[in-house]
Amino acid sequence: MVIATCLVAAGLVLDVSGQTAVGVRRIVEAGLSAVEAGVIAGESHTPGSREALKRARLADALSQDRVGRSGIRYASGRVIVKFRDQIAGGSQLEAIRSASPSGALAPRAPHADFDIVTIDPVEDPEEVARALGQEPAVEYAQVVHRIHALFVPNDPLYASAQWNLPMINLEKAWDIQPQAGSSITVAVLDTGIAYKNITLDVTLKSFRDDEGVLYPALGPQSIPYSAAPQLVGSGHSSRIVAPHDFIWNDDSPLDFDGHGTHVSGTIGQLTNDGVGTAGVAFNVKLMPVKVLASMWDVIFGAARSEGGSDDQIARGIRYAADNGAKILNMSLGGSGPPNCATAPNNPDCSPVIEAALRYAVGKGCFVVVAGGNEFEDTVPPYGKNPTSVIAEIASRIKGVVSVAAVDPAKGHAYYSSTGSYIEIAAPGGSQRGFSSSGLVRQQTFDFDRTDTFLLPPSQYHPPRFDIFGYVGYIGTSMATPHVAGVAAMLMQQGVTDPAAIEDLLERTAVDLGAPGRDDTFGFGLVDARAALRGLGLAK
Ligand SMILES: [Ca+2]
Ligand SMILES: [Ca+2]
Repeated sequence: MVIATCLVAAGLVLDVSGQTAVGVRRIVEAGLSAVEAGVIAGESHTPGSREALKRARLADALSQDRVGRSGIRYASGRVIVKFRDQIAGGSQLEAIRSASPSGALAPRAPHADFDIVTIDPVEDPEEVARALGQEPAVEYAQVVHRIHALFVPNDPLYASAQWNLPMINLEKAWDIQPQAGSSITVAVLDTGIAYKNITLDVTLKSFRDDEGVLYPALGPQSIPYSAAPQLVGSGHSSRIVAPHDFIWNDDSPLDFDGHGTHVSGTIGQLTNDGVGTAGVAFNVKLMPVKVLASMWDVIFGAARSEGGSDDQIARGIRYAADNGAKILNMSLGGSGPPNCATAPNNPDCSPVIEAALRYAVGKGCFVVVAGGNEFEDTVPPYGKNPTSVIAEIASRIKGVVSVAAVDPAKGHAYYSSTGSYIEIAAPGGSQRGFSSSGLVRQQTFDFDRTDTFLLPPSQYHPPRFDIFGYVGYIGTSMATPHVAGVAAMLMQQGVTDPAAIEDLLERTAVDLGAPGRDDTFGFGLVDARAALRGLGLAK
């Protein structure tokens, strides 16, 4: 593939797992403050639009993943394995040898309790994982799935009406707790956050799009990059704690997409400052944990595909739990079988993420997971409205909650996956029947300035990440951070047990749809005021 083979330049390094070729970048810790564009006039980005389809095809064209028998994407050249405790190194190697002639044990990565077995890229990882999983020395083995942010990009708009925050009864909750989570750290496992002013020196190599059209090499570039002013504005840099990047393997989890910055805005956008949009728990500390690669991370040479992989996400969860995060927001997911609880060896299940989630809850973390955007999608062989694998895991753990999306009329958002694993609902937005007023708006990059790979090659130019506006997205990605923010306020109020937070949120949710818990809304719409009042706090 173009992206990997163009990385022979000096400075190419391999990450600790020996698998991912990491591109070269230099971060100059000096840069200008952002330009706030306010109203962004832009082309439509609606689902199914020419731009959205182009983006999806380009992501596929640049991807070096394999497509498994079920149609699910996963990484070539490696599988994840968890050996049983007290299995000696020699027995581990014997098990690997019997599963794969080329298999080799990679050095253990930081923040992992599992290992990576590298295999020849021509070998079938599904076969190797299945064979390894049958070895007595092995607790589980799995392929490395591709996991995506769960948003549907949409028309950008200025923030005139954030229907989503009053809907969950936030104003009363802020009366109860004006400090809004100031002692709580929320880890955002996502595409990174626009959290500092820097200059980014990278080399832009050529690539080919889905139609084979060549995009020219732009050579070495200095790209401006700024903190989102409504997230980290002047005087607020101390709210960012323990940032880490599992795509570039360094401590600068810069968002090159906009998704992580948007999600973080819903959790904790600076509020009551007379500017822009508000966030739920606007005083929380934020821990950016980058586990999802954007298109630019692929073009810059740090990732083989857009999105994240099970091992990176599992390590990100453990990292957040080990570094003081109390709430983990995971606006991401992937599709798979409905029965991972009873058949965890299905190659499309993810025992490595389940183990990491159980570890995080054991360390006192409350975790919020997107319920999935696949209600109208068909993923063979799992059919229409396939199960969201990580959300299904959430439903089996007290202290991890899966979140469906509602539209501005508290109806089922058309994309929001349904199933027995849905636990609670929150505003995810919809443009169907609501036009652009139904979107969830937060400050993030002006995508006309960042997504230049969507232009024809003759107009392709370096991106700039220093111009921000109030942009509308929809998805269960957007619903999830509402619940993370309310959970942060509960934890600030003294409810420290993750299982107790889940109970409280579900018990005080406003029932929607069929009476009682149902597969569309779970226990209902999260209600910030009722959850805080559930503690006996009147207001
Ligand atoms: Ca749960
Ligand atoms: Ca109901």
